[in-house]
Amino acid sequence: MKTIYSEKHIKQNSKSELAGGQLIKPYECPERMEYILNEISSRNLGEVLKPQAKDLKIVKKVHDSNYVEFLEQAWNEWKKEGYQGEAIPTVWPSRSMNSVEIPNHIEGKLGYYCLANETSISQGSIDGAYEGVKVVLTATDMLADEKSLFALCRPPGHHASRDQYGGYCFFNNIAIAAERLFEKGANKIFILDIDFHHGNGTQAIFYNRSDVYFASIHGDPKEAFPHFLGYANEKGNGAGEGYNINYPMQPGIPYSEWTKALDDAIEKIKSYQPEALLISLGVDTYEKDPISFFKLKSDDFFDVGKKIASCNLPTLFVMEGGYAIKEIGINTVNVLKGFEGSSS
Ligand code: 7XA
Ligand code: ZN
Repeated sequence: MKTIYSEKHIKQNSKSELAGGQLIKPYECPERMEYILNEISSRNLGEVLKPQAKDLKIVKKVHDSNYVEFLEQAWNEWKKEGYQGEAIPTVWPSRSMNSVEIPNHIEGKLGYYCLANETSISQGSIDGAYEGVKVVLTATDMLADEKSLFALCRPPGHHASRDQYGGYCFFNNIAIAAERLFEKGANKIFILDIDFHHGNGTQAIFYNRSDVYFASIHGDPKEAFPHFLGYANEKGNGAGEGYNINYPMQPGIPYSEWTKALDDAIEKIKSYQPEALLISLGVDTYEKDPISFFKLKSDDFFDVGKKIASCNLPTLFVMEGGYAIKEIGINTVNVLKGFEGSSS
């Protein structure tokens, strides 16, 4: 399987994440990519290609233009105020204070456009996010000629909604892939999100549509980020009713339990008969992940890939989370090798 990868993801190199009341080194860090690339190379997964130049207008089809312009300007506006640290919001339009006005001041704009403040903005963050978009667009455009591809995107994307960032995500890479496939004439796309965290952004973007079926297997939002979306009763709205399915799972579940949800999702894929399958591939379901609570073992990831392959569809894997850095490459490549029918 070919991988598309841009070394320029490094432009997103924020130094701070607000976690547990402290500013720590972000879990979502550039080194993650090194471990994945090393494993791709040592196990001969296939060629690693740079992204091609792409027209990025499509970003404003998936995301609100004001949001995109906000992201492009946020760091400059923050610096102009003389602040010394990275840009982190401190105030939100919360339930008791929810005017629809968009503030002028960067402090207010951050709260308006941010859904979770572990994600600091620093110089280059948005340039890095655009690299993820170029990677996913290049991979999507190659899908006509390849059975499967791996878009090794960083930063991840599935928490980014039409006009909000957070959970380390700025642009929703997988939603952009789906939009690109529609531009090229597709009629039905299935997005399966197997990251530990609910893909709230992807769900929200397609919630009213029947041409994208979204399924997500994730930690129960009562117990896990993003907490405010991802419940089993969210089934789509309007034309989209019946085209959204969530599998919230309890802390501590092993693969034998988790995979029952995968089996059910695979049945949904087969009966929906999409033209392409897009996978939000997070490996933070791994037992040693530092911010998650499932108990998948490295060998289980082969079986995940094998089951996805049973759908027999053009398949694009898009990288999302995974923070057990030493094992992130092993677990990611195990999914991709399992997809190709290998168990080593
Ligand atoms: O898939 N999403 C992630 O892996 C990011 C989750 C961010 C959690 C932050 C909790 N404070
Ligand atoms: Zn995750």
